[in-house]
Amino acid sequence: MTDPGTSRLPRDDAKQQQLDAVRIGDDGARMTTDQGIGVEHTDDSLAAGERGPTLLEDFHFREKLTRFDHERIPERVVHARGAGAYGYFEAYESLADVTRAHFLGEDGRRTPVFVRFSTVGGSRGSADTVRDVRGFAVKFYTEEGNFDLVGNNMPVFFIQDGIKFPDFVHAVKPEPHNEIPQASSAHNTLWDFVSLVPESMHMMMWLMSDRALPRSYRMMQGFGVHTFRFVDAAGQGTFVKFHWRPKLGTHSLVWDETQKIAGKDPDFNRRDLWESIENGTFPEWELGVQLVPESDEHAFDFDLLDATKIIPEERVPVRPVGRLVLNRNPGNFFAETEQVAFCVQNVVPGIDFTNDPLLQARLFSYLDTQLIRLGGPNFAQLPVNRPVAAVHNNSRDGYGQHRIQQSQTSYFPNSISGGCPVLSDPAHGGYVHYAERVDGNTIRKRSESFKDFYSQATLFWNSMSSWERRHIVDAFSFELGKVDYTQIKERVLGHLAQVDHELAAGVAENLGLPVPPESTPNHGRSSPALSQADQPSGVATRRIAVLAADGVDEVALRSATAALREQGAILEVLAPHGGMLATVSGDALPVDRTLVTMSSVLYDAVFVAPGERGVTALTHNGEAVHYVGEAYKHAKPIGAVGAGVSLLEIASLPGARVADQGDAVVSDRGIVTVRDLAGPSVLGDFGSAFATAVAAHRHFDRALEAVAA
Ligand code: HDE
Repeated sequence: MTDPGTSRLPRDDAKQQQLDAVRIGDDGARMTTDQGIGVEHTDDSLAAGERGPTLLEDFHFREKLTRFDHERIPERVVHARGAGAYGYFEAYESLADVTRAHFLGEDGRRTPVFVRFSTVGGSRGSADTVRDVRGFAVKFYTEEGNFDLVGNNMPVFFIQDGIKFPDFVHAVKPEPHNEIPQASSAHNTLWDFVSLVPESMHMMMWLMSDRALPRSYRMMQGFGVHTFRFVDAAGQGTFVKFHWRPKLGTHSLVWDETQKIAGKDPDFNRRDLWESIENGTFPEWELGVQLVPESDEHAFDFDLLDATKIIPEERVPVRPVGRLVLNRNPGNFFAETEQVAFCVQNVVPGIDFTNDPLLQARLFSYLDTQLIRLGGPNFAQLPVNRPVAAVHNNSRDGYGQHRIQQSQTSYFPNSISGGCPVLSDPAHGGYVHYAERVDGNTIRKRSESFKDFYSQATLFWNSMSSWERRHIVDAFSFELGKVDYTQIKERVLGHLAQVDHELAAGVAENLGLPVPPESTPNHGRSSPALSQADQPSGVATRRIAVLAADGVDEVALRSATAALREQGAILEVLAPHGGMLATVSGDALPVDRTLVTMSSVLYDAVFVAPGERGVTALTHNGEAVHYVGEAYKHAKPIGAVGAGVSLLEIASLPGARVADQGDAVVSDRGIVTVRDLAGPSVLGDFGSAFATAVAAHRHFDRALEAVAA
């Protein structure tokens, strides 16, 4: 591990150069007060006599306590828990045909970024792996000022109009009378709200799907959600939807696993992001855009301004326009990840808004929330928020002003300061709002074009593979199973029946409630791009637990796992004890972790190391036997060679075919085994078969129901 925050970026990154000016280390430094006065003693307060009262004049004591008393700022009202990192965005080509945004103007142009991922409902200290939407907020420090693309890992939202946001958030947050439950949507008030607000049904399908349980921030998509507008140099607009696609594919955990991880490692997603950057395996996404000419505004059977709708990718393909690479961890969580302030209204020339009523509300809310959260109007001067573009205007005062603006005038127009700062014309980065024609009566009414609440929920359901559907039924059943009011469950079942009858019937059966009558027939359309079933995947950065004990055959172990190592997997040897393992050849194999400290839920796959004596010890170790059963239950790849196969037999995995004899590699639904290691190439064959199983992520074609784990 390198020191946290050590620079990995080239020195020509304008944002990092700016930050370097305020980065401070304590190496070799002497302790001082905030006023720079040397502190010679910090363990005892100044007192009148050895057992006497503390003296008010002890300025160091008072300063230390005062600073401590004021350490906390309000956590974000939503998205309180998160993790952030720096990196860059690199454009693939000029998009000047649709937008005048400079950062998208040239092939290879790089823009520094800070990205923050988050869960939505939980408090700052809540677990990472709860069922929830994930925030995916990107601050581009462009030469024309900051552009904040404040998105989520799901492409739609719960509500259509921002005026409903406080209602929705109050419903999903812990209930107000007892502040229970933390970071969970499985409770009365959320489902009461959902049952009464059917526009939420499409998003609820996403929330009940595996998308709400990402394996890693590095393996989830991001979406701008709203329809935004690109504007070219001539002022011509084009509707645009933003998509982030992870290079490692979109992959999820399973529900039982997420609940266990929440206890075993509440920082699971944070740690994963941090470690992958420290290890130099930099997370990467591709930015894509769906473009719709203004003339096609009404060409769809939904409204482009309705944030509960997607534009199916089969209808409007996603055009790749650049890539995002995260390559540097923050050096100070509070200063950077906590104080970063994303504002949806931060756009650069060439990017503009639409009349989506959810977006319009956000244009107000983000600035407003930063004022209370960060204590005043100068939050944009905080190092992580500062643009790399020059800032000049006539705003001067307010809490926390860090700049010393020198001019005599702070108004416009002026003649005393030569009129400065003078206005920026478009040729000098001046932002000109899109000249949209607006005409209408003042009215409080949802547009009729927003009123189809179910078609796209059905589209989502139809696009799922059979195991994804199973998970959705299970999720609705779990969540509604936590609801105390039958009428709420029945109302939700009524909505589900409008989405798909089989879905409603499955959930009703699990809840022990009458199956609602079939109402709307399923329209039968699907969008294959919505499924996670056939995602690109790979072995790189996958974490493999290698179960071993004294008596391990480390030579065979190395050959069997060579392919995984070559493809960039992270293998960790787990054993009943720490330190070193005695191997069959008389050498010593270092143990990375003990079995009791690391559960199977913290790994992507399990490999049982060969060696008669070692495996015998593992078969008598409840932790090891449980490891294999639990990995099987969570559909994870499991590999074993030689004597290692017997641990799989002891764990009795229903329906799992394992090698019984000979040197043929058996690969059955992600369980890869070979018994006889005599043949020269058998371990190589095993290695590549196991790597293929690991690359597939999970194997849901197993009989999982009967497995206890
Ligand atoms: Fe947010 N949202 N939001 N939101 N949101 C906040 O801003 C809000 C919405 C999203 O890592 C808050 O700084 C309203 C959609 C992310 O710092 C607040 C509405 C999407 C983050 C706020 C929405 C998001 C926030 C809380 C409905 C996806 C975390 C703290 C009109 C496109 C950013 C803060 C970070 C944070 C308001 C809906 C994404 C209160 C009023 C839709 C990723 O301003």
